[in-house]
Amino acid sequence: MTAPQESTFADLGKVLVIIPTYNEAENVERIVSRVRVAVPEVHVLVADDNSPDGTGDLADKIAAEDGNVHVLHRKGKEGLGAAYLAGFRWGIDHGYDVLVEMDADGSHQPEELSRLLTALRGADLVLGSRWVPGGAVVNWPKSRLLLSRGGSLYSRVMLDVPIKDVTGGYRAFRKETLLGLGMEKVASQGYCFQVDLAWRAVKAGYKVAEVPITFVEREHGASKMSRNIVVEALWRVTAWGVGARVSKLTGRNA
Ligand SMILES: Nc1nc2c(ncn2[C@@H]2O[C@H](COP(=O)(O)OP(=O)(O)OP(=O)(O)O)[C@@H](O)[C@H]2O)c(=O)[nH]1
Ligand SMILES: [Mg+2]
Repeated sequence: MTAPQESTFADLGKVLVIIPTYNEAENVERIVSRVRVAVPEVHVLVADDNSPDGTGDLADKIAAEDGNVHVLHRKGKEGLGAAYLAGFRWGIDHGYDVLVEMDADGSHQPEELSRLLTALRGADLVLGSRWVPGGAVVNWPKSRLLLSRGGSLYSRVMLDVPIKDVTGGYRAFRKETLLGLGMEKVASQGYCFQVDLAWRAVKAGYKVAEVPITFVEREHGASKMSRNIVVEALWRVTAWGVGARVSKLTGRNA
């Protein structure tokens, strides 16, 4: 038996890493164990949408052996945003102070989590960012790079948010930030969900910090990215941006 490691982030309170999963049987064990090794004091919540490939059962097995791992079983595929909102709610109800978003496929490296948590000491929300100096993307085709950079730039200009990587999904929130930005009212999904949360945090006056991350394209399992997710993001961001400009002109708050 190794001696229990001292808590490094005790000053931040209890930290929960939420990992949404849909058909991630090839990835779930590896990602959870990487998180537990990288920052042993954190807890993990796997939010599974009843994956047909048995990801939820695998997560249950991990949880049975590790008291820091929990599983939220949801009835069916309802999208990334809905899974995160349910995970945030579960975490807040169970007394966690910091809620972290992390993909299951290894794109968000657990070994960089301590960097996000360290930055949260001086911020209300920390975004892992591919598009600040020091940030990087490994193994992405040109088309994905263009889509991601273009999407971030478009959102940044349309919504007037001073954030370089608005669509990224490796993030650490203080509980108060999630409650204060009105997470109950968030209806968007996919990339748009991430843009929505970041925009709300900025509008609510929270301090948002970006730290560089190296994003690694998934090696195992299938992507859930779809044309619908991109189209949804495009029309919602455009509608929000136009709405905000109209409100400014007419003197009403958006
Ligand atoms: N619970 C739940 N998780 C989901 C759902 N859709 C996607 N996810 C998870 O959300 C994370 C991000 O999805 P990805 O498929 O990796 O999306 P992406 O990173 O844009 O696409 P790739 O670059 O191809 O990996 C992964 O952990 C997925 O398993 C869903 O409907 N429900
Ligand atoms: Mg992915």
